[in-house]
Amino acid sequence: MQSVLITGGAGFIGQNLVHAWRAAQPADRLTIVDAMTYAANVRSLEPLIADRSIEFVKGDIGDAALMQRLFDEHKFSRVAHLAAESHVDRSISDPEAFLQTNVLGTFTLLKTALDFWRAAAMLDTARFLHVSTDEVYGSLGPADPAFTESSPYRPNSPYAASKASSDHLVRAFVATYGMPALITNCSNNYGPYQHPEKLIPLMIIHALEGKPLPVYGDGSNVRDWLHVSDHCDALMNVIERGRTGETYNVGGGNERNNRDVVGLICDTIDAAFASDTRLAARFPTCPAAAAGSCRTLITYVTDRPGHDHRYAIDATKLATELGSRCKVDFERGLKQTVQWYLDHETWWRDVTSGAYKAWIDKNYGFRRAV
Ligand code: NAD
Ligand code: TDX
Repeated sequence: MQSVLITGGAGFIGQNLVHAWRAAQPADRLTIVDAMTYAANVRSLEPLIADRSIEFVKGDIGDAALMQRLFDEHKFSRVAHLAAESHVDRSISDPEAFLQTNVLGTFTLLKTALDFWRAAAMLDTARFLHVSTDEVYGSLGPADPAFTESSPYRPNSPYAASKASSDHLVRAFVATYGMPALITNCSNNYGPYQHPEKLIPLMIIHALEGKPLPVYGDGSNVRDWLHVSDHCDALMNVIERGRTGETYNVGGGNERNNRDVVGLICDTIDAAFASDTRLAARFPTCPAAAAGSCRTLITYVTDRPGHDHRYAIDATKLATELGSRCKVDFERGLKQTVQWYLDHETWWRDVTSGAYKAWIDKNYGFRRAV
């Protein structure tokens, strides 16, 4: 039995990880800390909060006093650190929050964990997993080999630079203080509970509403798509079985350019409307409601500044050392994801309207601090 802290547990990957961890290790005590930014949503966790199988704390990882009180109270032996500002476009228009949370917040959390584990003589048994991104490695050309764990760091966006900084802090804590930390660098996740600012949910929701599908530049940029369930399996494996001080790349083995991904989303929605005639009444402005194609909505728009051309992950180390391999085929995962958004219209309407955040700030009786 472990006492586990999951930071950012109300975010996209965090929510999926909380459910996966609960299912895999039901005896563990899970505490979630999340600042409940615009990106957070705790609805899927409410049943777990209600039956006390997790504890939820609304709070900022940069709040040193709160972090210390949480460690003193719960004596965490595992930390899965996911809390972050995560959207590249927001980091371009407003980078400051990225430095606050991703760099300074990570530093505060690392220092609190180190001080607590030292004092409690837990440095040999505790583990801190820092969840990071392939964007720290920069951009690949079409024929370049995929990123390995020893690829040089070449971040291009303020987001990537802030994650690179936090990776370096983790590495320095390992080398200097003997911090029992591990780092994962993964590719683009997709699946349930992803905020509609990210490519796949944005395109699904815009297509359903008959809005333009804004593809940046010429749509030739390539991402490697990793289903969030495969990512969560890898994270749980790395935190228990990985070697401290090591980095593990996590990839989906699904390189696609954005044009193809958006086209596939359109085709998947068209097919869903063709097989379920009730969808036309729910989404009358979707072209598929009148037997048209969502592809007619595709619109090429001004490119993202500093847009990385291609990410690709070599996940050999994870597979050979820890036996983690991705299971979800991209076409199948995308179809399930489209279906999830069709089945969870209230969830994404709340998120897109901002009503959820207003409601949670006003009404929800979470503990604000311990
Ligand atoms: P997300 O934006 O959906 O969720 C982030 C969560 O962190 C939110 O719930 C937010 O409220 C919380 N948070 C933000 N600032 C905080 C603070 N100061 N204190 C406490 N909580 C705070 O992000 P995600 O997509 O779930 O990503 C999770 C992690 O995985 C991030 O560290 C991100 O960099 C990394 N990552 C994500 C992807 C991806 O494709 N989504 C890929 C690679 C790495
Ligand atoms: O409207 C859009 N149109 C478009 O063409 C959006 C939102 C994105 N794009 C393009 C930009 C990227 O090439 O789609 C690709 C994916 O974009 P995002 O979903 O914004 O993801 P990305 O910038 O690749 O970063 C994601 O993966 C790495 C996550 O947001 C990061 O948190 C993670 O670290």
